[in-house]
Amino acid sequence: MAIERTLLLCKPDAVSRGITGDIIARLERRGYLIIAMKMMQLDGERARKHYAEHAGKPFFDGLVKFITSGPLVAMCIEGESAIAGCRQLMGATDPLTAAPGSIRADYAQTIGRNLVHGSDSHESAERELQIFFQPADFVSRKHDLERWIFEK
Ligand code: DAT
Ligand code: MG
Repeated sequence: MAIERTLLLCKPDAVSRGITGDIIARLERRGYLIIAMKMMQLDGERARKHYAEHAGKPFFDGLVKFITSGPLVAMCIEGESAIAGCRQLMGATDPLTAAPGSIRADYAQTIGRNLVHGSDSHESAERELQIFFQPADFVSRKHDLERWIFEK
């Protein structure tokens, strides 16, 4: 158990469909804290860096084309075990196998348009957050953490 930071993206399909608000509401309802947030459109270079682990896979070019196709909303989420918790809220990569009630099960139909990205480990979170944010982009929500998350 530890307070963690993770990268959460509302991908271009979520922005285009107007469901970023619903996604953010689910994160906030769970009690996670948004400590950085920006809307931006990725260029190919940054997209390939973000998805470097998938380079060479058959879906890689399509993935880069999709993630650069329009604006996305990038967030740094902070909370207790936030890396696994956000993955749980998102649901499995393929919406058909995502748990009912998860974002992907509730809003998505296909693996290639699955609305959200979330870091899958501490190493990924650290690496990915640096791709999207500068140190000055982060706010402190120390008081909210103490009030709502820490169990004394
Ligand atoms: P996740 O986004 O759940 O971490 P991942 O890291 O395995 O999943 O893959 C990154 C993204 O690439 C995923 O959200 C959608 C796309 N993708 C993965 N596998 C795919 C496949 N077999 N066909 C098409 N797109 C795929
Ligand atoms: Mg992944």
